[in-house]
Amino acid sequence: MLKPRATPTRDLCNLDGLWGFATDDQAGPDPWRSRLGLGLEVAVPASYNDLFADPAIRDHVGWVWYQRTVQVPRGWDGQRIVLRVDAATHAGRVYVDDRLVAEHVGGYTPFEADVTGLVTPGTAFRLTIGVNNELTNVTIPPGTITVGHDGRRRQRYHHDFFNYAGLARSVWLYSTPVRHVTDITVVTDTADGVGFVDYAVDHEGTADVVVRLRDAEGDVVASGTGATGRLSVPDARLWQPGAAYLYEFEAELVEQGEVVDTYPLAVGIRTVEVRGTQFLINGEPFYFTGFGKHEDSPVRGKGHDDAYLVHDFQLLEWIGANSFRTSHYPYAEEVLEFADRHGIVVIDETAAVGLNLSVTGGLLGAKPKPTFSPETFNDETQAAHAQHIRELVARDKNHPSVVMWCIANEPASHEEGARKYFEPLVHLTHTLDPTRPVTSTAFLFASYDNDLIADLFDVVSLNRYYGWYIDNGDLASAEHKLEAELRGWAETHGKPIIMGEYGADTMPGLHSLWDVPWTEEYQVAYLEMNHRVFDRIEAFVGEHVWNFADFGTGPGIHRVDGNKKGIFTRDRRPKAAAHALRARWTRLGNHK
Ligand code: GCB
Repeated sequence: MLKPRATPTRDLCNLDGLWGFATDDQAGPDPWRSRLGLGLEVAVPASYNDLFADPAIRDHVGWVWYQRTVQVPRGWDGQRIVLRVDAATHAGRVYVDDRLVAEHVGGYTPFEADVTGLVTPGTAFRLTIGVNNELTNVTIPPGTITVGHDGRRRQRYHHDFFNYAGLARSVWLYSTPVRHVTDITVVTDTADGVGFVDYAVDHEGTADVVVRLRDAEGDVVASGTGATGRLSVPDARLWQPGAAYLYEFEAELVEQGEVVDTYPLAVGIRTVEVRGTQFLINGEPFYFTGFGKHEDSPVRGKGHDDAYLVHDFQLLEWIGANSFRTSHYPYAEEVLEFADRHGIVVIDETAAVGLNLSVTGGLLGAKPKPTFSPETFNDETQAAHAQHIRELVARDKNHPSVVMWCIANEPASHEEGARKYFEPLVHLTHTLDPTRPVTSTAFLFASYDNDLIADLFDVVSLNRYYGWYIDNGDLASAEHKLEAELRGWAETHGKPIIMGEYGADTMPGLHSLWDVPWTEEYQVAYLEMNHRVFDRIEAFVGEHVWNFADFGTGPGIHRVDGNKKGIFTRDRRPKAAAHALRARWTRLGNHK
């Protein structure tokens, strides 16, 4: 699915700003049929939860309604007109005046409605978007809704980050010609200094396809005709981690000598390969340094914000990180475009976090239910997961920054049913994109001797908290156990291993001479211990600290005003560990 862009043949209206807002109980039946009367206004893009001083909105479970008036530009006669929602978390319904025009399930991938004929250029229409935040056993991510003694519905989920919801990304109205480019796929390769761009341009109508590749100076370096083909670029400049170089691929539809549509796509020429225990980018062994992140900031929740985007990437550069994982859901496309332009490497993760019932129960002493069963995560969950993977790959397949898909975070990969659930999904991902490795992060209880799915993946990703959830405050024991486990993985699988998460909650300003958890010194010592071990394991290809910044969570006895494992605070101030990581990562660069 192509990102909407203004081009010589396409116009684009951004619909962000202040919209009318109501929860479903405030709005009454069929809220799309008339103006939302409450007078509440909401910001788009932003999660709605923290904007209001009202717990009933923050903790609302179900539908909320967004509404605004949209003026259709009068010059759009004869054009195709499309409404596009970059994300409605976790499900959306779009109404143009009284009419339902789109429905979508899945909170982090875009969807569109062709509204040509339903709206009239030069006039306005009422746009209402319903957004639902419910998570069940058949949604990705999953969750459970409980009903309290007072009849109040509560949303439970199996991940710690807060269930922020709403329109956290942009909404657009755009035009395309009737005969238009519908999709572009590029795959790049190199040999002897020549870069290759294999392309496929899908389109509506019978026009001829003309393509051009321009270098960063705007000079055409290759061109071709036909809906599919290969462009060759002699002396190609590669897209490299830390040294991005982008070409612009332009697809044009031409009919009787007239250009009917044109769409530009940034292309980075690079290769990715797993060979033995190495992860190669452009044939060179690459060592990942960086973080698991979140889209999270005060007030906005998961709302995309260009200021945080710029600042976060500045901090990545300052600290010497070369990569991050989009834990635990696909991020806004603007983030990937920024990574493309700035040479930051991305592991692109689905929203499949929490497919794991063996961690629940806990203090309540409840016997965990089996994770994979008809009553828990079942064929319908798997179908939703597959659809989510399709949408993710369709959206992100052309980004040079994306070097690997991570199709789940910490599933119960040691439980019966895990293989039956995951094998078709790994196969699907490889089929949709044969060019990128696929991984999934393994959780604590799934080790090299009982994990049932690690062999399906190209890279072993581990989330390990020795020294935090295990041997808290005893780094010597933690070091011993961590090393034993990593050696076990290396010997059993013979694949590259990356530490997908390791981290220690830390209150900024708390200090101690001793190994006292929650202090800034302990976070530094914890990371140093991990790094000593990583450096002793040959198959190690990377380290992603959990987390880039402190982030908002639901309530929990492990959480003090959120998850505090950030190397930066929620407002992005460095803890002591930031300086220690900076010293290590600037020394390491992209290689071990
Ligand atoms: C994990 C999860 C991550 C949590 C983290 C923690 O294993 O993948 O989402 O935030 O642990 O801090 O407990």
